[in-house]
Amino acid sequence: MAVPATILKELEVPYKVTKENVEAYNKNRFIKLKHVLSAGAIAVFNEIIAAQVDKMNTVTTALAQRDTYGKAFLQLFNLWRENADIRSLIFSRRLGKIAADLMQVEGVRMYHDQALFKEGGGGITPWHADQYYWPLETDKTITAWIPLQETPLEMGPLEFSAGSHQIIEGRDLSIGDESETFMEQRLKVTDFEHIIEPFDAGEVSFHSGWVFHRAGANTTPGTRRAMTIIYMDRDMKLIAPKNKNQQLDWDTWCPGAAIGAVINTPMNPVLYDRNQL
Ligand SMILES: O=C(O)CCC(=O)C(=O)O
Repeated sequence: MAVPATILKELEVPYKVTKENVEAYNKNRFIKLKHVLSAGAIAVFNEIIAAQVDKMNTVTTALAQRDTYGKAFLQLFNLWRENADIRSLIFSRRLGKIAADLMQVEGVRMYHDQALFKEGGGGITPWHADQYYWPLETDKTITAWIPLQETPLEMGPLEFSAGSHQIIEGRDLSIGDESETFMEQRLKVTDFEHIIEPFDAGEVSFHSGWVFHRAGANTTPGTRRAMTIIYMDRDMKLIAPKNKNQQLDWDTWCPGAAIGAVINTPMNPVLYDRNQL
């Protein structure tokens, strides 16, 4: 199935990010925006991305036999390099401009994309902050989490601890049982609100690298399909890795980038730039 021209056109139309949206994002370091994509666009990309995930997935182990991370989702990376239709979503001006507007930067580039499919009966996504994995100089990073269907609470939509980017403890934890237990306790003794809400079809959340987030289990028989795009500031520089996961990320998502230099490799194209039409 090719993406219809009407939908390609929609992806070029700017979304109005308001001053209030930017303020809310700055305060909470996440925001959920409705009507970012049309129901038609969601239906088309749901089908295309699900077919691509089927093609790329190599996991055959039964859910019950996997660890917590493995039960959370099937995780497939950089679909933009595999499929031109998916590339049109990932490179869309509409999404890229929202990321740049929220971060108040001139432009954004690709860190990597990933499909995160929480299978029917799949487990929780433990509390974590993404930037633990990233050898990046600043926190001008944003993930667009794009559910590919309406996502009720029973399917495990993304949850956020609003404003929790201020917490330093727990930033050194990878995703797993320890991060879930530790952060659950740590966040309980703060005033940061735990936001657990369903997503409409076409609603998209945007979260920054240090805000803590998780997702509940998928208690339905169907798969919770989500596509994500990790954007970074167009001028983001690489730093020396602080842990082995950051070294792995450097080797995998920006090979050839040099410490102290802007991450301008073929794997990290600019996705939106205010100075280019
Ligand atoms: O989809 C999920 O369950 C988790 C997503 C997530 O943690 C992320 O996109 O940063």
